[in-house]
Amino acid sequence: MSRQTQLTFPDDFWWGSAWSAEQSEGRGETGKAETVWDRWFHEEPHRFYKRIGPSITTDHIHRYHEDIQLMKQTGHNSFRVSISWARMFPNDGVGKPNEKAIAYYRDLFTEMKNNNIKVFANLYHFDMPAKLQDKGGWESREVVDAYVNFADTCFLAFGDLVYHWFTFNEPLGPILGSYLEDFHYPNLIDFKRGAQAAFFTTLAHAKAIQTFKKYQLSSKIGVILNLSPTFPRSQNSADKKAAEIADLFYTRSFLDPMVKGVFPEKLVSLLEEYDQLPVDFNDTDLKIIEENTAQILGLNYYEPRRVKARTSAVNLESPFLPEWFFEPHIMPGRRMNEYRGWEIYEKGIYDLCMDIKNNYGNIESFISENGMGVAHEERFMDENGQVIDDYRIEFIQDHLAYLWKAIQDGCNIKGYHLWTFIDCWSWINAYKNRYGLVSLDLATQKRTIKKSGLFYKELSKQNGFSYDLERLVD
Ligand code: BGP
Repeated sequence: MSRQTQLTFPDDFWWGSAWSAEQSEGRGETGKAETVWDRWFHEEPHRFYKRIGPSITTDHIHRYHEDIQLMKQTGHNSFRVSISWARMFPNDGVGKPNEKAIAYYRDLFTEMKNNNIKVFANLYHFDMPAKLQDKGGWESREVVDAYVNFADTCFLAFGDLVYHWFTFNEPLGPILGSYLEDFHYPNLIDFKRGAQAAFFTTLAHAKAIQTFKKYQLSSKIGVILNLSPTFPRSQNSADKKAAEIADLFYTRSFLDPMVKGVFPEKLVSLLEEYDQLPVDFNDTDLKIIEENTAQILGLNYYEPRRVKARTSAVNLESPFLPEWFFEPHIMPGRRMNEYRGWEIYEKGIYDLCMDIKNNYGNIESFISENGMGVAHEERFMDENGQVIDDYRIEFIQDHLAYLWKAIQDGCNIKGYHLWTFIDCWSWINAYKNRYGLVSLDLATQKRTIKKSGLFYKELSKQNGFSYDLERLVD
C-alpha cells in the first residue's frame, strides 16, 4: 500500500532551470565573434545531428520577453543563463566590450528580476571564441587574461542585477571533448596538453574570483561541476583501485582545486609518474588557486560512474588516457535512459551531496543540472500539442526525494535546477534529445508548456510534493 508523505523543501528554495548562451540564444543582431561551435559546424557539419548548427537554436535573443513569461508559468524563481564571451567581445573575444550585448543582457536580467526570477549568471559554457582557440584556447596564458578581462567587464556591467555568479560550467567537459574523447573542437587526443588546459582553466577560475572580490558585491561566485559518485564493480582491491583512480581523474581533478584550493596529491603523483603534468605552472599560480576558491557550488548530476579493473593489457604505444587504469562497468540490471545512453540512478544524487557535506566543508550547494533527454517526444503529444511527459515528472520526483533525504541528513543544498527550460540545442546531438519543461517546434519556434512544466509550477508553489517514501529503496 502506498503511503504519501508531503516532502517540503527549505524556505526560499531555488526552483528553476538552466541553459547556456550557445545552446539557446541564436546569433541575433548585436554582433558576435565566431565561436568554436560555429567553426566546427562550418568545417564538419556531418558530425551534428541532422546537420543543425548553433546559428538560430531556440532564438531566445528575439523571444526573451515571451520566454520570461514562460519561466513564470513553469514556476521559476531562479534561472541560470550563460553570458556569451563572443557576444560581449565580438572582436574575437578581446578589445572593447560590445554596448549592444551589454544592453541585451541588462534588459534580460532586469526583466527577470522584475518578474522575481533570480539571475544565476555563468561566464563560460563551452563557447570559446574561435580566434582565441587559435591562440591555444585554455592552453594559453593570454587566453586566461582575456577571460579574466571578460569576467571583470561582466561584474561591472551586471553586478547590480546578478544574484549568483559562476566561473565555469563543467570545466571538465571541454578537456574531455577537446583532448581525450573527440567531441569538442579542436578534437585533439593529447592528455598532456589537456592537463595544461585544465590547469589554466583552474587558474582562470581563481583569477576571476580574485577580480570579483574587489567589487564587494552581495552576490557569491562559484563554479558548476559535473560530478558522478564512482562505484567499483566489487570490493576486490583491483576494482576498488580502478574506482579510486577514475574518481581522481573525473571528480577530484576540478573539485579539489576549485573548492579546496589544492590539487589531489595522488593525482599529481600519478601524472608525474607518467610524465603527463602540465609544463607551464608556477608557485604564484598555485597561490592564487589556493586563495581564491568557490563560495558556492553547483552540482550537475546525470548518472553514476561504475568502473572495474582493466581486463586487458594497456597498449603502451597508444595515447595516454585515464582508461589506462580502469574500464567502465556495465552493471547488470542497470536502468538506462537509452536515448542518451546514461544510467538512471536516483540515489547517486544523495551520495554526491553527502560527499560534498563530508569532504568539502558542507559548502553551500545546489543541484545546477539534472534532467532527462528524450528523443521523438512528439509521440507523446496530446490533441492540443502538449507533450504528456509523465516519465520526466517521475524522473524529477525520484531525484528530488533523494535530494530531500540529503537535506534531512544535513546537506547544505539551496535549490534544484532542471536541465532545461525550453528544449535547446544539445551540441553535436542538436535537437535529437529534448530536455525542456517547454517543448519547441523548431520550424516555427512555437513554445508549448509540457505536462512536466505544469507539474514544476505546482512543485515550486507548494515548495515540495507528495511522495511515497517506500520508493527510496536503498
Ligand atoms: C551538460 C551540459 C549541458 C547540456 C546537458 C545535457 O553536461 O552542461 O550543456 O547539454 O549536459 O547533455 P546533452 O545536451 O549532451 O544531452
